[in-house]
Amino acid sequence: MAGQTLQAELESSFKNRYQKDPLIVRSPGRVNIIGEHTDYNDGFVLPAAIDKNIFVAVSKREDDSINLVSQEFNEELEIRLKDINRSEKQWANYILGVVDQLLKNKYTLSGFNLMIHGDVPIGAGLSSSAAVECATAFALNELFQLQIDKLDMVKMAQKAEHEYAGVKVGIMDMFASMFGKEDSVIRLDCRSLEYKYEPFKLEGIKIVLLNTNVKHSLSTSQYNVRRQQCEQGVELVKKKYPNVINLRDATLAMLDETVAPVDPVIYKRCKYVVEENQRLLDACEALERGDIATLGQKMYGSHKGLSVEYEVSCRELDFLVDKVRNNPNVLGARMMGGGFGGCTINLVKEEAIGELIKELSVAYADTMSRTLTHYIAVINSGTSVVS
Ligand code: GAF
Repeated sequence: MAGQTLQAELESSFKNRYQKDPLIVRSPGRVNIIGEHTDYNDGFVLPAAIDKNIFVAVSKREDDSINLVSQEFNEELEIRLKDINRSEKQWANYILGVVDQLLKNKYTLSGFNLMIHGDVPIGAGLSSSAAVECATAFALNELFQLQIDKLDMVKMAQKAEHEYAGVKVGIMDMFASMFGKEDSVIRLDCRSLEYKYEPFKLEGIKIVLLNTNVKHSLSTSQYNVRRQQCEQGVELVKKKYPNVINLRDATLAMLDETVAPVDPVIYKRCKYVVEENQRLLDACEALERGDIATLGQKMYGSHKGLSVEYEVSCRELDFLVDKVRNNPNVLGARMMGGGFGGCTINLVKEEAIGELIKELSVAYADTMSRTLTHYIAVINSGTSVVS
């Protein structure tokens, strides 16, 4: 559904229910061109906000309760501010987690109503949760005039996800949702948090997302395990190279020397991260000189690493990437996000999209007995007030 329709629906439901004009904030989902599982290793990422959004409508109340309504789940929750805690309703946790962060950081809130609506597909690896968290932080910042800067909101959103969803995510998703810019990808250094917008308007090429419509239950637990494995790798490298703070500082030679002889699994994980960082830097150089063929090859390389060494892919994702690998109309493809399901991201020649989708949908249904859905992602601006 188009963003404007969603926004209008949300506004009218909010007015009907609370008899008040709300403040409405839009926060987008994201794609990532390359640089996966590098953010929590102090590395680089290359995400962009897209034209799929979460809308949050808010207004103040007279008491100290918060009333949350999800249009998508057709559920609500009411809780007093002093009782904020995790809920059994997962959609509410992303909001409650942010409220909890605001309170822990001593921001003064009073009661409010919050209604949420959106079209970022859930579990597709497009960061619907980060979009909810950023939208909530931004809306409450405006509503209560808290004067929080965007980066602090991003950090609180990340913490909310750690504490209320239990996933030790890096900073990429929230950063992209908050700082996105039209027609640009964000080259973010996750250590210094310095960033640069790289123009990303490719003549005749579109970003096509192919949704496996799979979400394996491993995604949360294995995400945290990968993060731990990277930390274990760093501990091994540090014994010989104490200046290595994170995998960002390690080289392949260091891993060969200090990790390979001790633990082959940890070695594979770390090797992937070190190589992925380099692939991203090479991909950025290629993008800057307009060499999309090289950028695309780096994406295929990224997928191979994620599948074989980092082991966060799944048969559905591998199938979709394998199917397009030798197709001259697809310049690059790979799984995107945390893994174990969700979408692949593909750079596809515009005129070939229709035929490609037709062909892949049939093959996917035949082989995986599942439905393939697709989105053509348009790069959009980050979180903002819309009314
Ligand atoms: C998820 C996380 F939320 C991000 O921080 C990032 O680590 C990504 O997986 C993998 O690159 O989206």
